[in-house]
Amino acid sequence: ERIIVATRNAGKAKEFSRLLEPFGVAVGSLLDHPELPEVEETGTTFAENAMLKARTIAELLRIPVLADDSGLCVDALNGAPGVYSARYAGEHAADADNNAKLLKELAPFGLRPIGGGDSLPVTEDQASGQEAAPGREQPLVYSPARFVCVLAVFDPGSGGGLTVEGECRGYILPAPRGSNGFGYDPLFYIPASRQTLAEMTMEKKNAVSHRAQALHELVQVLEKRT
Ligand code: ITT
Repeated sequence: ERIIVATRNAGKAKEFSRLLEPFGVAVGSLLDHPELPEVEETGTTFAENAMLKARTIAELLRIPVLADDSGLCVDALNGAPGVYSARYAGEHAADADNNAKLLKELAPFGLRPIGGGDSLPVTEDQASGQEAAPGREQPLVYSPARFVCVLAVFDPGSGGGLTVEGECRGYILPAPRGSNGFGYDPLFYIPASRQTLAEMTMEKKNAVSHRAQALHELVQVLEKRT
């Protein structure tokens, strides 16, 4: 089996390939289809943009298509960059420029220790509901934040579509750590793992990420339907 994901983001495409491998599903992306148009993301929500991408590409290819619209929502910035995450520093901005812009916007807020009123677990033991291990130092951070991923599937045969959502909570660091992953991963710190998403192997990121949570949700919804 093979599914097309309506994305030109190589990082997303790789993660979907790995996430769907256990299901025996091969992943194609728009990187293999340079002839297809770029879908303008005119929506104001992740769900709108995800469905726009799935539907546009599905109607052109005449097969069911999966699309991912995702982004980083930072508490101190009232949810920005949100749906503008890919173009925070400008249209077709490089990841490094988006990250630099994020740090610049957060600088006035100053650094603070993790914890206080935040409800995020700070050790993996705590994350799994067990006794907290004696804490090693946690870094100072700017703000709590969450990654959001909305997946949309559109079937041009039936004209039907559905969306599911996943999220991943963490904190924004003042300097990048790690070189795996893509986008804002080097600035996104998860206290329970004591790592940024960019310090994790793809296998580990795929155990905690917003994309993985959303895909898990999608599998559940599709299983219930059949
Ligand atoms: P497609 O529309 O072609 O899929 P895109 O990169 O433009 O590619 P989005 O509009 O959904 O996709 O923007 C998502 C942005 O949010 C992405 O470019 C990253 O900057 C950020 N992002 C999303 N998921 C991420 C992740 O797992 N790790 C780091 N950054 C992520």
